[in-house]
Amino acid sequence: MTDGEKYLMDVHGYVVIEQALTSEEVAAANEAIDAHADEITIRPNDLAHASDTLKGTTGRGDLGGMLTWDKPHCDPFRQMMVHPRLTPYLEEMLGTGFRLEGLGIITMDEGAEGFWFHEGGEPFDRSRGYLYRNGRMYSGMTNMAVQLTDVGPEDGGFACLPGSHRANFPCPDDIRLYEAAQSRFAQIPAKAGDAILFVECLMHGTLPWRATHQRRSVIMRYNNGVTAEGVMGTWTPPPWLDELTDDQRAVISQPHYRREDKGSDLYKPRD
Ligand SMILES: O=C(O)CCC(=O)C(=O)O
Repeated sequence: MTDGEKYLMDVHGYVVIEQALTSEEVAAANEAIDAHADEITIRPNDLAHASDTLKGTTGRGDLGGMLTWDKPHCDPFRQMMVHPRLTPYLEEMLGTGFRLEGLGIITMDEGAEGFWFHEGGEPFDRSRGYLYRNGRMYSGMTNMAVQLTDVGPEDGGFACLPGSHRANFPCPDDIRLYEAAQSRFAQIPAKAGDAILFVECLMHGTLPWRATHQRRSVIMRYNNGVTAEGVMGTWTPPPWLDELTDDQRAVISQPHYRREDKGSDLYKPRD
């Protein structure tokens, strides 16, 4: 992570990683989604929270289970979860031993509704907080949103209120519903293959999708090694664990304090 990226991440709560995936990697992920397109669930227009500015004519599409898909369709997502272009950013935010807590694909067709703006720095939530201490950033839940189709400036899609991860006052409802202060929000144009790194405590949501092509975004949710939202004290290894590389196994581990003894470089202490 460059000094410029660290500065922007600290100030805004997000940063765009351009060309994180190659065009071949994007194509492989899109082919896998095409093969599972009949599993996309269209939501019942439940995300706009009755906001007039976020409503749409259809719901958002959700697709999951990619790590369990038959080969070769699982491979692009298993590779993406510990991708060499993305891992250094996650280690900077979450430290060594970061964990994947979940991942899913968002699809939006023309007219799909937006998502009200949720999260934000207030109230503080220890599972998804943001702090600067000891000369570095510390975060709880931290997300990578990998774009698999282009997002133009007028298309809609992911948006956020920059800096809201540091909020101290509660956010008024009309701002959360995108009915006030609209010009202060940032919609993030991106190319297929770009990734948006953002802390979950950044107030974020979605603008209605205006483009004629389908939006496709892979959201991967990570946390630091000691924090878990996804397990309740027990952990059952998935049946396909042996198919994974050391690094892939490391990120779907159960929570742990420090495990430098494991084979993966992800557990080696940083300089
Ligand atoms: O549309 C997006 O990328 C934002 C999605 C989101 O905030 C969520 O699924 O929690």
